[in-house]
Amino acid sequence: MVNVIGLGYIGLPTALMLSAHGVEVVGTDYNTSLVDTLRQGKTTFKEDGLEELFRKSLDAGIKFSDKYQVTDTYIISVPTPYDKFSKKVDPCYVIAAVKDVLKVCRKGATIVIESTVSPGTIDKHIRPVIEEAGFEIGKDVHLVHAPERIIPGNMMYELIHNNRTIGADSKEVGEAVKKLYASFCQGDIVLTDIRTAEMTKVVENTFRAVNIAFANELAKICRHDNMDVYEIIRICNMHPRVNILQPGPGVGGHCISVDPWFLVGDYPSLAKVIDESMKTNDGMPDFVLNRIYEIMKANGLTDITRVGLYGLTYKEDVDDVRESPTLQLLESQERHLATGLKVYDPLISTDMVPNQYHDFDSFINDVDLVVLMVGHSHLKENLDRLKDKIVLDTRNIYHEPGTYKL
Ligand code: SAJ
Repeated sequence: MVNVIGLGYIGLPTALMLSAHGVEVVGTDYNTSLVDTLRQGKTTFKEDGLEELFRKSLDAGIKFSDKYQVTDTYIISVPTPYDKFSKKVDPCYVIAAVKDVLKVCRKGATIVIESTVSPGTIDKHIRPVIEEAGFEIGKDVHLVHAPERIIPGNMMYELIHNNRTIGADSKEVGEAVKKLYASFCQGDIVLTDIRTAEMTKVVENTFRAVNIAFANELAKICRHDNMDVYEIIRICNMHPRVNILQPGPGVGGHCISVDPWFLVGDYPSLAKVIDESMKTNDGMPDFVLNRIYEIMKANGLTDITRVGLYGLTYKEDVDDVRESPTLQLLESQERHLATGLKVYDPLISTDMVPNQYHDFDSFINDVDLVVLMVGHSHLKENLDRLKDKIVLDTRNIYHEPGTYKL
């Protein structure tokens, strides 16, 4: 039996995948209302294919609990909160979960940490916790790091098809955990040591962050001299060894906008390109705000409350708002003391920010300038509703003449 601890964006789909592929699973979360919701047969977030997988695993007998189970394998996928001022990740939840596992686990149990951690965290924080509790690592408990790599929006496909990395102290333990993941994962599963596994995960996200920063910097250069950045990227990408990503209103989510800071924090005098890239990405919401002011001025608009931001999530077709460019822009707007921007997102039904609409028609009627912050499918199906509006398109999805771009 496997006890998956932390039933959020990663833990829940992983628990369901294992269960749907014949592994006996109990999913545990401290959040009792989340556990109640799952027990009532309801999923807790939206993702293509999640509902169907949930049904399959219910049929297969998955259980949910707010208690840790006595078992021989634990997969920990709890959040790793991040302090945006110190740029440091706080492993407190991972540490707490490990401590709680140690209270109940069988001798010889394996603890698999899936949560993304700053490289070195397992040596610095997790091993001492286990040893202080009187356990010998490699004998009483085994430690493994198997960082997740799935992308929100395509999680179900990527859980099955992505390659995975498993870091373990011994080949034998690594092989046992590999076998567990191979119950559903059809990709290659690479075995390595824990430190390498920690580092590869963060490096992958850093690679993407730096590449997005390059695209964002190109957007700024092209804006400066009125060139079409999208056409330039399109043509460059026809070269066999060039593959530039897309500029955007900023980088959000709990991964690409966070993980590279771990390297900057730990290697400040070495991680120069990474540091600059992160600053470039973090500066994009301000860049968009300045574009808004420029466009208002060019069109004789003086009332900021007639400007609306479409999209509150960090990217298209997900309901996750963590570190979202729209939230960053709203914060930046507060610093400029020019509050009043209207906001609408079809995937966010709770009230999260001031001046938030829950009805697309009212939102569109109440604004003159629409800023496309997120390219949800809903927007792509309703582009005709923008026809009488001034539009700033930060995602390159609206191609009517006169549309403003980044
Ligand atoms: N973005 C751009 N331009 C692009 C691509 C993305 O501006 O060309 C923006 C998005 O709009 C979003 C942010 O970057 O705001 C991040 O989105 P994303 O789709 O690039 O990535 P995430 O954060 O959803 O998921 C990433 C993935 N990492 C990599 O692709 C290397 C995923 O595989 C990881 O599992 C995930 O981080 C994670 O949990 O670490």
